[in-house]
Formats: sequence, structure tokens, C-alpha cells
Amino acid sequence: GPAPEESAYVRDWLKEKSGGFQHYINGEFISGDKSQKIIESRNPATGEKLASFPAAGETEVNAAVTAAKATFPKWSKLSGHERAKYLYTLARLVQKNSRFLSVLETLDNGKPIRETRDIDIPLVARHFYHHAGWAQLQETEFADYEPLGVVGQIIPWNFPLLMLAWKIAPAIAMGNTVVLKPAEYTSLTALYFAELCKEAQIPPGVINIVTGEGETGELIVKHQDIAKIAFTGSTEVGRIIRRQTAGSGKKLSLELGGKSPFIIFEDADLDGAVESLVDAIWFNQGQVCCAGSRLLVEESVAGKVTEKIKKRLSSFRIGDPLDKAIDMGAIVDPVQRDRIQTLVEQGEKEGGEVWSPKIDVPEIGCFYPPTLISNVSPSNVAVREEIFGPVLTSMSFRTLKEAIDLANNTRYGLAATIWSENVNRALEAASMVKTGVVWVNTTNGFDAACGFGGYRESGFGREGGREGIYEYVKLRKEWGGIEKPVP
Ligand code: TXE
Repeated sequence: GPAPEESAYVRDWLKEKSGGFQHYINGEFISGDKSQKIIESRNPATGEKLASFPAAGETEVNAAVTAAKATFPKWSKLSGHERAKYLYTLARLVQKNSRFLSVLETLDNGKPIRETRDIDIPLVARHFYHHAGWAQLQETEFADYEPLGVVGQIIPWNFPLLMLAWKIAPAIAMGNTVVLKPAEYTSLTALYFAELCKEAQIPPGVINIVTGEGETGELIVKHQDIAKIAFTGSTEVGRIIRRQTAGSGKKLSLELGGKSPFIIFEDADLDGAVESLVDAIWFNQGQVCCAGSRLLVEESVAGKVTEKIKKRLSSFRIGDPLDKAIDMGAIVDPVQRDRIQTLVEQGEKEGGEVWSPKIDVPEIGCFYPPTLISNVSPSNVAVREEIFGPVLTSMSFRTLKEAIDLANNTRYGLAATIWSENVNRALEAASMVKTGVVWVNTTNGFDAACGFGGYRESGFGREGGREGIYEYVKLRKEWGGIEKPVP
């Protein structure tokens, strides 16, 4: 497991808050109205209660927006260089607290400590460092642009602190102020981050964090003083938010679901491809928007690839996410696990052949085994729907055209992975798949410098890099609303 003292610190912190967490509004921790619903957060690996916190209602959301609005003129007029200092401070504080944050995230979400320690939390720090750089370049690179005002940000539970960083870093770098709502299953790292904001002496009102469920999210979405909504979550809720913001003048970016193809050509390095596939669909228990959930493998090597997958999964270790040796942790919540189960059963009813390795799966806690569904037709529900769990469907193809047709036969368009030793073929395929992100001979490559986002029902807008910056600025009034081309 992790260093015992980190777990002990986290436990102490949770004990300290056992009376209930508070919202972070205008630089203060505030309980808000007594009538608020109280939400409980549980450790999905054990079912134990971790914390409770209030679901913000109108009073609390209004207070957060009012604070953000009041601070905006001052914050937006700071030089980019001044603002960068705050982002650097946040980045350093995340690094300084990275062990604590890793343990807390793992307890709250159920993902392996290896992932929070080596991936989630380092990427959070990287995101703040990267955007500190953009803040410094604001006057030279974005001279024609100005910040939007108060932005409302609603994030999911699969990468809780990382999604917070993706939202907050570019927004405040460009001079916006924010009201952010973490997901109800996983609010704890966001609340600890609020403490880091205080330590970093972020001016009150620049970052406000309110906890709550969908109703709180809706209050943010509908608030008249909010200039932009940034949302990551389900396509269903994305649709609702688009309807609710239509005609409001609010800017909107949506990062929604996916059903990303993972294409293996016969000339691929098969061992490398299978290892990459494990990362694509079994990383974070498959609860990843860009998860490579549909394997498309060239028929001549399909048998070999299936064998390799089965062999690899047979040595998988699934269990206590705080154990460093574990490959797969817990599903975030029983509701999500039931959803996975239902879709797998439906897929089986529709003719899919369901296989899981004979490995120990803990009976207590919210676990689901790695699962492979083969013999599926393109119309099988397991192929069409985002399962958002450790479930891979497998189909074979004979030609490049067939591979691309299958890859694009989806409502989504977030990511695709292509494995081939023939770089011409790989690049040709890459140009034909209709997705926002394509990886060749690798997968799940995330970097703060690279715009991430989708097409079609996977949403629109980009996060990260220069493209991501444009989501948080608008042309200055002097331009009279004439759009200058975005490079
Ligand atoms: O998502 P929701 P859920 C997909 C995935 C998953 C399914 C359901 O397939 O199984 O969605 O997950 C807030 N107005 N993804 O139900 O409801 C909510 O409180 C405003 C893919 O958890 O979309 C939370 O903070 N906000 C995805 C956030 O929206 C609302 C990651 C996401 O929750 C709201 C998560 C409303 N009406 C789920 N209703 C990805 N793209 O990575 C809810 N929320």
C-alpha cells in the first residue's frame, strides 16, 4: 500500500471534517442554508462512508456567482504575468501535496493508487504549469481577445481533480473567474484543492467551488450572470445543457461520451498493441471518455490477438485500490456498476459471447471483472452504447475500408487508436477516422499542450493547448464583433 503516514494524514483530515464539508465561496468555507440536502460520499472499494457535504441551492449558487462577478473586473485587469504567479503557486502546491491528493482521490473514486500517483495528480500539476505559461503570453499572443467573465464549470467523477484542472487552469489564466461543481460521487479532492487555493492566496471570488448534484448543476447552467458553461459528462446531460443555454448568449463547450475504436492491423507489433489495448480499456476500470472500447482487428491476426488478451487478463489483479500491485480498482458507485452489468447482459442476449478471466474479484465493494465480448454484430447494444466500464467488444475486418466503416459506425467521435508498422497505412487510416483525437502506435496520450475534444455526440470545444484557450476568451469590443480568423 501507500506510505502509511499519507493514509493517516488523509484519515485525519477526513475526521476533522466529519461534521460535514462546506462550500468554498469568496475565499471562505461556508455551510450555506440549513435546508440544503446532504450528500454522502463513500469509498467504492469498501462501501465505508468517507464524508458528507451539502448540495448547493439557489442561495449558495447565487452567492458564488456574485463573488465571482464582483472579483472579475480586478482579476481580469491583472497582467498575465501577475496571474501566472498564482497558477505557478497552485501547481507547486499540488506537487507538494501530491501523495495526499493521490490517496484521497483513490479513496473517493476507487481508481488504483498507481494511476492517481503517476498519472492523475502529475497531470494536474502539469496543467497549471502549462497554463501559467499561457497567462504570461496573454498580452502578446491574445492581444485581440478578452476574458468572458464568470464561467460555470461542471465536471464528472472519472478524473475528479484532473477535470477540475482542465477547467479551472485555462479559465483563470485568461482572466475569467469560476464557479465549479464537482461530481457528487467525488467531491473530496476538489474540496482539498479549495484549501490549496486559500493557501495560494488566490484572491477571494476568483475560484468558487460548490458541491451538489444535477440540480445544483442546473442552477449554474441557468444563472444569468454566467458567460460560459464548460461541461464534461454524459451525452444526455450535455443535450439538456445545450437546450437550456440555447439563445442565452452563453458560450458552451461539451466533452461527452465516446465509443472509441482501437484498430489493429495485421502488421502491427501485436504485443505492443495488446499492452496498449489493456491501457485503452482497462485503465481507470474503463471509466474513461476516450476509452478504446471497440477492438477492430484484422481477421488474419484476430485469433492471435484474442489469445494474447485472454492471457494478459488472466494475470490481472483486481482489488484494494490503495495496493500498489493492483491492476484494476473499484467502479465509482453501485449505480454505475449496475449500468455496466445491465449493458453486458443485454449484449449477451443480443448474441455477444461474454468472457472474463478466472481471477479473484472482491465480493465486498464495487468491483467488476475485466470483460471481453466477441461475436458481436455492429447493431449489438454493447457495440453501440458507451458502457463506461472495463468491457471491450471485439470485431474483425478484412480491408482498410471495412475497418474505417466499422470505426465510423457510431454516434460518437472522440478518439481512435491505430496500430500498424506501416506508417503510410496508419496515417491514411488516421485521416479517415472521424474523431477529435487519434493515436498511432500508442494510446491515452494526454498533455496539457494538446487540444482534447470530440465531434458529433462526443461534443464540441477543445481543452488544452492553444485551442483550449479560445474557449475562454472572446474578441475585444474594438473589433466590433468582426471575427478574426482563429489560427
Ligand atoms: O453522468 P452525468 P453520470 C457517461 C458514462 C456514464 C454516464 C452516466 O457513460 O456511465 O455518463 O454518468 C452533473 N445539469 N459519462 O450520471 O449525470 C453531475 O452532477 C447540470 C461520461 O455520473 O452527466 C456531474 O457533476 N449538471 C463522462 C456531471 O453533471 C448536471 C464522464 C456529470 O454527471 C445535470 C461521466 C444537469 N441537469 C459520465 N445532471 C465523460 N465524458 O468522461 C447531472 N449533472
